[in-house]
Amino acid sequence: MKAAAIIIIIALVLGGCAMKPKSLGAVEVRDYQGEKLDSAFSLRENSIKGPQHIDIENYTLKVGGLVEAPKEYSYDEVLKHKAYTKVIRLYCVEGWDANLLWEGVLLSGLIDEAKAKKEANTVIFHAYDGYTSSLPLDYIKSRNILLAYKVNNITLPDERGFPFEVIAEDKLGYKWVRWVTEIELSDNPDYKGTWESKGYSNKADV
Ligand SMILES: Nc1nc2c(c(=O)[nH]1)N[C@H]1C(S)=C(S)[C@@H](COP(=O)(O)O)O[C@H]1N2
Ligand SMILES: [Mo]
Repeated sequence: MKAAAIIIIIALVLGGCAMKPKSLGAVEVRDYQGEKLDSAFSLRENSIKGPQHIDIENYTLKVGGLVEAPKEYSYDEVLKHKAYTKVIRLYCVEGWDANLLWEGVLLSGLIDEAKAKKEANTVIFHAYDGYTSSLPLDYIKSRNILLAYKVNNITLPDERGFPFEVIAEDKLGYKWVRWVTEIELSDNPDYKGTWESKGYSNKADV
């Protein structure tokens, strides 16, 4: 009797396992509405300190500087904002480029929630590796610039800037800050970030 009961329990457990759908994990998209995408894993790794690993449990994204209402968001709080997708080609000054599908939230949405002061005209991005770069506030608003959390339909890998990368379309790669930790509103359009202070153009138009 006992043995029969054990066999029934084992059968139930095994049956239950077999019925559960198996997750295959997220699959990278390589074709989007007829457009060919590059692999997010094929890019040259050129960051100043190598890929960063951010502990998402203890992560916050700050929006500060010249704002009326400084904000701090958890990863999930950022992802609660409306999602947008764009296919954008990144051009690095090293001479390579990559066409990728990005999904993210509007930077202007986060900035509006913090209520940028009238004199703010520049947005400085700070990253976990100490890297910084900046973009004009007007460009961020008028071009609907994204803060991406997915590339080719997968969550950004560490190498691609997890949790967030600035998708600075039509600007050179050094404006695409990865591992973003802080969005700082400033009134200094001549602010020079990591590569800009080494002589690269602040405009950085492609
Ligand atoms: N935090 C951080 N962001 C960074 C860099 C860096 O060194 N640190 N390098 C920049 C440069 S030069 C390029 S070309 C792009 C590459 O972005 P990708 O890995 O998404 O292609 O990241 C940019 N963002
Ligand atoms: Mo770059």
